[in-house]
Amino acid sequence: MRTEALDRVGLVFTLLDANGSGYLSSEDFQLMSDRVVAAAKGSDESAKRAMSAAFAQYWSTLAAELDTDRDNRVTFEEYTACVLSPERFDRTVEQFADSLAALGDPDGDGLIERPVFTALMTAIGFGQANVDALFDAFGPDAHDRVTVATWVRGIKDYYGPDKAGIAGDHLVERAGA
Ligand SMILES: [Ca+2]
Ligand SMILES: [Ca+2]
Repeated sequence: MRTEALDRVGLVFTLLDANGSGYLSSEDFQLMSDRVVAAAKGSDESAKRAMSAAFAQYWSTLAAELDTDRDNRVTFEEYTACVLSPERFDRTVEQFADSLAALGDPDGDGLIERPVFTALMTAIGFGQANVDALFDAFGPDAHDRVTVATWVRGIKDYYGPDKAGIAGDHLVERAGA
């Protein structure tokens, strides 16, 4: 595995551990869901419900696929399995890419507006400058939107053990770099 890949999963694990317990649990996803819904000021109630449901789905997928010892916690070792054994976890990465991307498209039109993307990603804990750089790397259209398919592909690449120099690496760069 390339160091870029390890840096990427290490960062995302740290951010997903919203309560800082050192492992992932349903509480982390509840905390993130509350943060994201609070940040999504432009979204109506049904969109917010869709986001909450998508976060719950994201955790369910992670727990079902990666909680190897079934203790309702996903440790860093359990989490990195999806990157270390990509052939075993193709389907898993695809499922959580779909769940995460669904968060950015609460109205289901297949497009993600920058403000929604920024609110979501900064609520998860990524830096504002990193999120902007990532969105730019996705090549937004004239209305400053990217397709859900673009983001899904970006998420899959993010978990690719041999990928380097990809859009997702913008998330790992230090601010200003
Ligand atoms: Ca936690
Ligand atoms: Ca576990």
